[in-house]
Amino acid sequence: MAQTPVWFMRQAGRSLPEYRAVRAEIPMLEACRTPELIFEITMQPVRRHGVDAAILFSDIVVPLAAAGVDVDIRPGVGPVVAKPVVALEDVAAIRSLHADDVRFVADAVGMLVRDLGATPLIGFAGAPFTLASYLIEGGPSRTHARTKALMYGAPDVWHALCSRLAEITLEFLRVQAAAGVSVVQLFDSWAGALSEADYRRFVLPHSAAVLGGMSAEFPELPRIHFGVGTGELLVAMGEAGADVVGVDWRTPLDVATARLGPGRAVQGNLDPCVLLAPWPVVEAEVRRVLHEGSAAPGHVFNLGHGVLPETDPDVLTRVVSLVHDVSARL
Ligand code: 1CP
Repeated sequence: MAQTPVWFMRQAGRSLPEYRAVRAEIPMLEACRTPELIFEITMQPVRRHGVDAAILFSDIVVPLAAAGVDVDIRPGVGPVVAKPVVALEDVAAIRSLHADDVRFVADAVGMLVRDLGATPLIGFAGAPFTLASYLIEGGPSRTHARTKALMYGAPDVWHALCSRLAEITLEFLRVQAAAGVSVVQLFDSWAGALSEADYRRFVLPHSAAVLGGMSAEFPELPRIHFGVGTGELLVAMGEAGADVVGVDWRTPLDVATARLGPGRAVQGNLDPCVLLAPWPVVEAEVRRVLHEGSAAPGHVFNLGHGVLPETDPDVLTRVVSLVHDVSARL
């Protein structure tokens, strides 16, 4: 059988000493706006680990900043928004994104695609719910309480905000696709905070606008739809328009496949914390994920969420070889 492809969410980032060296003096959003740095940081894990795909170095808040939202990425915290969204006038203040606002991304994608050759480049964006959470909370949140309070208490503001975010996200992905990425991933990292009924009512139509828009304009580009804690949402996230559905460590890939049916591939499931354990534990877990993933109509090997900064990069390199060796013999 052909080898199972493998890449890691957050493969570019703080687990790599070469990343920490490049970023030492440069704020995150400045790095995300500089094509030469985007190129270099995107390539670092490809050179080091031999992964089967590169993922564009950027962040989900880059298109928001480019559309004029006052947002910063603080070290050790994440995105922080100066004026959180509470009312319709705050939504109206978020303007549309134009391709010119993110020309640095198009330039970097062009450079990357030329250098990567046959290795695919994955483009990405944040989904409306996860972006809305940062805009409403003003920063990272464990409970998403303000987000849900607005969603339940002011559905008109909620839907206006998510419609605007869906437009911005679609434009950001369109720019990446036009510049040459060969896959896109929509990150709805925090959608697992919702019940399936609320996801279908408040979120799915907006994510479907993004994924449906991409499928209409770029029918050849596979779409990956990812979230954490989304075992109960897998079917709905597939229906939003995904070819590949991301699965975290809570749901085995064969169980996910039984839920999703024959039309969708799966990606993920290895717990990022397993990579901190001794190698025999890592090896057994990689073999388990490959075995369970073989039940799916397509399997992309990945973690259930991003690489933790304390991960030993040599372990990631060993995982890539193991996935290739074991899957070639499946
Ligand atoms: O100081 C630093 O080095 C900044 C750390 C960092 C990095 C390396 C942040 C801040 N973003 C990124 C890059 C990034 N962000 C990538 C790079 C490509 C790769 O995977 O190699 C990607 C895909 C993202 C997307 C992103 N940003 C998501 C979705 C993916 C996920 O991890 O769930 C989310 C939720 C964010 C917000 C964000 N940006 C940064 C942090 C620390 C966070 C999370 C904050 C929180 O916990 O809410």
